[in-house]
Amino acid sequence: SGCNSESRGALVVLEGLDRSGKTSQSSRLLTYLEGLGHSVELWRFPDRSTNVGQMISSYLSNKSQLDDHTIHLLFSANRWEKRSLMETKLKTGTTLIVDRYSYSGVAFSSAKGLGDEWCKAPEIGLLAPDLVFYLDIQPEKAAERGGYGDEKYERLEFQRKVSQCYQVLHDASWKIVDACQPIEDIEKQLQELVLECVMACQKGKPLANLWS
Ligand code: 2DT
Repeated sequence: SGCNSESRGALVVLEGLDRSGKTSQSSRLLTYLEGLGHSVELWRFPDRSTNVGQMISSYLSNKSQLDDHTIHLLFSANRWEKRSLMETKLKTGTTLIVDRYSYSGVAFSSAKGLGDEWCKAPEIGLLAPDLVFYLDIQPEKAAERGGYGDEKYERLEFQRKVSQCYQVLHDASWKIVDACQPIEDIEKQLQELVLECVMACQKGKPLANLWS
């Protein structure tokens, strides 16, 4: 235990509606941990760089149509194809900050009407995050921030449903953060909590699988 070469990195996930600030807070966390000398990488899902990721990207930009179940399984496959690299990184001491993960997978698909349990099933066995920051914002407030693009899910009515679906996913690893605070206040809160988590992982907190 302690700061030795065997200590593992932490799996830290940011979740929330579109325009909740996930992406800017993710990169601030990266800069913060790098500044402290930690080995850390910023990842995001969907990872559009893979073949599966390109199918997802084409779906999101309305260039292709897919059945709801099919796209759900592609999002899941996109996480599975990164699972072993994720595990290697964590076990060799790199902390991963991940912008969206399985909770987006379940929340967005169940918002379309697919069953929760069905949505969770293909996620079973993926690595469980050590910490999930949920950047909490009302859908109306997020919409006021503007900047919704042309992608599939970027409509207020749908974001309302997603928001409701996120609510039933909260578990012990979640920290709910008020996303309407000033950016720097949010940043400070995340910094404190992430540091605790990184320390716990260094001290030997075991890696777990979803959903446990
Ligand atoms: P970005 O705008 O953050 O790239 O997200 N989504 C994401 C799903 O429906 N299922 C998933 O498993 C994931 C990770 C959320 C692109 C959109 O894809 C949605 C928004």
